[in-house]
Amino acid sequence: MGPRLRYKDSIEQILSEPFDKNLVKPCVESKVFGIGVESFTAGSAEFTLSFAATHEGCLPLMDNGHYHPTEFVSDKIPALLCFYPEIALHITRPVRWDSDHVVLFDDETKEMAKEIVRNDALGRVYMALDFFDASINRISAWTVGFRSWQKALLSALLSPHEELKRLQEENRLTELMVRQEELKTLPFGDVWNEYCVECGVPVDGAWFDEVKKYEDEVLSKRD
Ligand SMILES: [Mn+2]
Repeated sequence: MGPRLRYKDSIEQILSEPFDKNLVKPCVESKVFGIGVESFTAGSAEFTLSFAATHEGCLPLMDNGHYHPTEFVSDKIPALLCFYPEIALHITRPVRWDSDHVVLFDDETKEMAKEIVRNDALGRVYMALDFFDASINRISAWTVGFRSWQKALLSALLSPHEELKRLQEENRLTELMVRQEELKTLPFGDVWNEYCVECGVPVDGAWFDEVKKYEDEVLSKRD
């Protein structure tokens, strides 16, 4: 308890400094454990959630690489939205106990975006991306990560949430399952490519050559 009380006091001292509450959103981010400090982590989920709940203006921040592999942040998003006006996310890709891998357009990324969109919380969730992987080109990592989250949001925005909600509320669960499975094979890629065209950015399949060219002409000449 001692380290946790010192941690609490430290954050309280930081928050006692004056700052613009509209421009600065203090967050507390929990972690299940850290490499090298597996036996004890002061900022556990219980600690940070309780801190945010009892300190006005302090947001709970969930990093989806900071939970037990059987826990899902997509499931935690609507739980926190019941109590907090605003929450924050560090969107990343966990691999077992490790975090911060490049975000992909995978199931859990899609689920997280879905929970934000279907609960009408786009204006209540701060979405931050952070990831790194030293074994791959950094610009490609950034591009894939950012575009994956954009794809997840677009995919969520294209889902007929009202219709699915009605099926659930009318207990038509078989139909709900059938409908949800059919949604998975709709031509999402065409909508994504059109979105890229409208934004004036390369469609999938067209940007990687530019990155390779930049790597050859600029990055490879750096020490
Ligand atoms: Mn984090």
